[in-house]
Amino acid sequence: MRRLVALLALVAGTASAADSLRPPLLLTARPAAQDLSGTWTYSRDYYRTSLTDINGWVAKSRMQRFRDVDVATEEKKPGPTFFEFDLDRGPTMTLPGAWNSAVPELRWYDGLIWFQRRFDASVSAGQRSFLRFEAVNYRAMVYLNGKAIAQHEGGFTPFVVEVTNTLRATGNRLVVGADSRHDAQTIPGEITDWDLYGGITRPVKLIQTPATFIDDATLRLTDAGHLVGSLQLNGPQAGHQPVSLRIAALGLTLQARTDAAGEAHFDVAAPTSLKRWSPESPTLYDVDFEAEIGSDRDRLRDRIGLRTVAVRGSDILLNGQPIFLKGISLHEEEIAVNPARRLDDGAARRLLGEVKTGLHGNYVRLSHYPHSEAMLRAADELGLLVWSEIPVYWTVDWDNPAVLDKARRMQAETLYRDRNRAALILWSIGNETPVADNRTRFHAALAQTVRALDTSRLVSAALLVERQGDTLRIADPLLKELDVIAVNTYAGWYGDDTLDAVARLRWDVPADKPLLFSEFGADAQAGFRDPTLRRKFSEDYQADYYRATLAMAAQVPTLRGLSPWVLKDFRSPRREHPIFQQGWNRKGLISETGQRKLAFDVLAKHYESLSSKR
Ligand code: GCB
Repeated sequence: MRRLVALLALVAGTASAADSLRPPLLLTARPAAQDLSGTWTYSRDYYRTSLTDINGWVAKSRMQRFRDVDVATEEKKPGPTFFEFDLDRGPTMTLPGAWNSAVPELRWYDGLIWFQRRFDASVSAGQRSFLRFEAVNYRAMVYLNGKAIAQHEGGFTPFVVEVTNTLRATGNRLVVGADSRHDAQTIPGEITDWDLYGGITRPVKLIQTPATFIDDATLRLTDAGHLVGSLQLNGPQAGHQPVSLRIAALGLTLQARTDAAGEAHFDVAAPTSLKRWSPESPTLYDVDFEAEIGSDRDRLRDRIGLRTVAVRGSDILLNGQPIFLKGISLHEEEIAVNPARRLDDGAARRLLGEVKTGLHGNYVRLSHYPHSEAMLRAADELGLLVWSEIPVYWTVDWDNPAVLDKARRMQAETLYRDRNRAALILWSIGNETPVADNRTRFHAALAQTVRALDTSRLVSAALLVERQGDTLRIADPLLKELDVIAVNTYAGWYGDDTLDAVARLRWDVPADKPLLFSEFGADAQAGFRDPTLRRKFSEDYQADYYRATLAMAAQVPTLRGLSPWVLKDFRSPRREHPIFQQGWNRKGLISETGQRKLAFDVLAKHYESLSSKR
């Protein structure tokens, strides 16, 4: 019965879901009035004493970290009151960044920590104020000046809350409870192949706007050669206002008027002078959106590339031309001995620079969750196509409609955040999820959600491979929902195949869709050379493995791209070989300190040779 109810909920939810998935506030491209990065104080709360009601005891106010109370002042007063926290005098941490890397004693902490930031805010009359959190892993409970103002689930997507009526001119007390614990109903679930990275891992910004403001504005190029845009006003005067879109570099200005709901649309044939965005020539235009609202005016500028992407048979077409995706997968970890998943512009450029100039690549698989906005913007600027993924990884609770709703919301939050990024061409709805009816229904519903929200990009998922002798197949009913088939293949690393056997493997896959190898890889400890025996974990084996797998890949007629696993060694609690791994997944082509392994060069030469043929 539970299954039937779940099934009906999945089917019924699909059509109407798209409309209700738009986050109520976006403020994506809006500059911050104040970046709240920097020094915060914190207090651990492993037993959740700030929140819990155990044995009928109501959570004790003396433990509630989110209270707007000056503990030091209270302690000077005589009387029975006392406190078991004081965030004003707590230890400090530099945010954004994961606590696991910031403080040695928090290395394996998995639970709730309260963070506090005090700040002043100068607010002009009539202005509205918002806090925008780019990511808190995994759950966030937000309090401003003692008042609960927001909750959010999902460690990699942004959320915005209005604070106009809660903000003070001085001494604001922003308290965020960040809870990193995962369970059977979270996305991802409890076990992954990457580290915990709990905390406020991306920037928190205070944003100020006029009473009615541009919350969101988009522009893209259609297959028919039109520039199609939208603008969303938010506020008491959002309806029926004149708005405009201007691209000075193209001499283009378009006028429109918002409808009753505050939305306006633009549509014009693209000028012949338009330079399309591509990896070889990543042209970005400054696009200015403007709204006149009575005597007020609001402006928003975004840097946007314009290009088309489509599939035709087994080809992926960028701007109408077949393209081969020369890529690599990466986690969001900077090149550092002690990564904190604190990815700023510089770190994003350094990582992507390794792909663009080091590997001669044109593509990155940003696995296994939405990466930071800095990464997407760097990809736009450097000219690297992007696969973006939500963390429906290995297994989640397929039968639970609430879990599907979470996945849909994460997908929507990513999609509304990134839909102006020309680099982004592929949405992935899952990674290595085991084939079963309930899982396929879940993914099919997600695929429909993506298509309802964005018709201008391709849908894929990283699937599992099936082996019959020397033939590899993908026996997955999900194939029919996807524009692009992607598969993770590890013959020659996991299992007993010799590398000679890998080169002989053949693929039996549908001829009418493009295929990507979304992963293949082998661990190597940087500096471990074994030129004679060429054993696993040596750089020599990893390089041989790449040669064999690339030779096998060259025999697959519909293969249209590669994103081997993985650019850089990354921390994973699953990887505990005391000599070779020491808590790191060593499939990186570069080590945690940035040292290139032999296989880096094998892949770079391969991509260079493909470039010269095209
Ligand atoms: C996979 C997973 C990836 C792992 C990798 C590995 O298939 O998608 O998250 O890290 O294999 O190293 O085994």
